[in-house]
Amino acid sequence: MTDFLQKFALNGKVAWVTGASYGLGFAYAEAFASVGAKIVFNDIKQELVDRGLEAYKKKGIEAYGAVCDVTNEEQVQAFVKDVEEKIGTIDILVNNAGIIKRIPMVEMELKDWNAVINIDLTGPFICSKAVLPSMIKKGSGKIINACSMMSEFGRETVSAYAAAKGGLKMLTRNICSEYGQYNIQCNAIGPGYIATPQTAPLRAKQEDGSMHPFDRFIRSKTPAQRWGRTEDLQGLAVFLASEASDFINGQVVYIDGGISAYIGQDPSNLDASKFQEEEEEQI
Ligand code: NAP
Ligand code: GCO
Repeated sequence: MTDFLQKFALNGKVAWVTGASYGLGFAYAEAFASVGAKIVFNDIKQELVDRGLEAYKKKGIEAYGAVCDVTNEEQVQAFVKDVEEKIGTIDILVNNAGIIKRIPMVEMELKDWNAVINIDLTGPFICSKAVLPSMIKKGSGKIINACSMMSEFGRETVSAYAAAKGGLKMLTRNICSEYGQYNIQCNAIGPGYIATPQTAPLRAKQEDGSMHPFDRFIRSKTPAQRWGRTEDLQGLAVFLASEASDFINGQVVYIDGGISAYIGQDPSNLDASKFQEEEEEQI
């Protein structure tokens, strides 16, 4: 690798991706490992951690995985202590774990609102707070948050998710403001609509075999006229985790096939016959 490309390498770095048994988190971790990072991940169920370990092993990646709920500060602090003792200081944290509940706001129960806010916004606070002291001591660190189109736009039924992802954009800016002086960069990835288990309900074929209306809608709003694939986001994740982005801080980088730049076209104009079934990993 030429000297310049070394800037994108993560040799010897410890990368913790939360909720990375599958989906986008798994894709980020796979990319980090391919450029030299040691992978650490957590999930809320042992069964998923085991499945994740199996999946990493199949890719030739020796990951460290453990059960840890990002909303439980005691579990997170213990997880970080364990990793620091067994593997070393966490150099890169990706606050990837997240859920969504698609319920009209007036029908949303408080417990559902709280669940989304706790995982998608408080979780990144808890995990970032746990890794920052060692990053400060080391004099370097990277925190990457999982923002979203909903960090900028609203839509029906996702009030809690949009509030959390909007808040996460500002938490990103605040970590940058407070810890940039210690050579710690906190940025966010803002994916568009990506084919993962989280968006599977929005792409499911209708009973008559026709396209899901939301599938047609998103393609009409995306210049690329396709859903993103997890591999589309791997390059940006490596860039934001590497020294190549050391002077970028507090930014949300949108990677959305052009959605945020395009007013969209009439969904009925789309020729559905040319769309392949979106490939997505099965968990
Ligand atoms: P996903 O397929 O639903 O995966 C989310 C992961 O987070 C799962 O492994 C899940 O584990 C884990 N998780 C949930 N709650 C957790 C908790 N309390 N503690 C630890 N892990 C937890 O989601 P995805 O599509 O890969 O998205 C990953 C992130 O990117 C999310 O933050 C999402 O909001 C964001 N994002 C996704 C898209 C998209 O189009 N897919 C676009 C923009 C942003 P369980 O299976 O046990 O719940
Ligand atoms: C939804 C989707 C989106 C995506 C993503 C878009 O219901 O609108 O789930 O929220 O997950 O966040 O960037």
